[in-house]
Amino acid sequence: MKKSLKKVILSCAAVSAVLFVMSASAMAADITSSTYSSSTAKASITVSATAETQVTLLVLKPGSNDTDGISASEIAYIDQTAANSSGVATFSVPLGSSPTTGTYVVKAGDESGTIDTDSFTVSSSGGTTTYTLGDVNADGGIDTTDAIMVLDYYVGATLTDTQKLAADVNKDSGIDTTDAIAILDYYSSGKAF
Ligand SMILES: [Ca+2]
Ligand SMILES: [Ca+2]
Repeated sequence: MKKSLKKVILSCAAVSAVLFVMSASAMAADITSSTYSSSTAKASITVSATAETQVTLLVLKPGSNDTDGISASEIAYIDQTAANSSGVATFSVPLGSSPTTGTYVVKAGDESGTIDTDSFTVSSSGGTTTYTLGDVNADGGIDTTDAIMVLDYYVGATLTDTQKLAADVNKDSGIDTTDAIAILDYYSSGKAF
């Protein structure tokens, strides 16, 4: 009887030890991805944090100096959301159709109290980009070359932001085989996008 009681105490201690390790390893907020897309005029920011805790995001305007504290006029965007059960919090940050160009500093913190810093760059204000839907390589024609560029992108090649705008012919914010097929349909039968 005494022995089994000791066992119970031990297992409680084991559980506490595991819980302690878990809380000690509870992740500080870590910005895993921070990118700006001119086609959506939004920055996508992914933060890895403790599951189901609140994550606060702060985006500072280009040229802000955060070493002397952050003033309200330096804040481009502020938001808070809960990390999901996998510890991932995603933010979609709208910057308007003609955002200020430059480097935006991103800060994210969770309930652990630590803050991670990252950044993204807006190199051109999206509103001024000119392109022709389907003419991915901007050579004035819409043909198989453009469809192949879309397919190449789909399997991992890169496109510039302007090329991406031209490539998403069905305007569903994704660039995939559907767009390539639409370009081929246009090329072979003149079928409009
Ligand atoms: Ca072309
Ligand atoms: Ca598309």
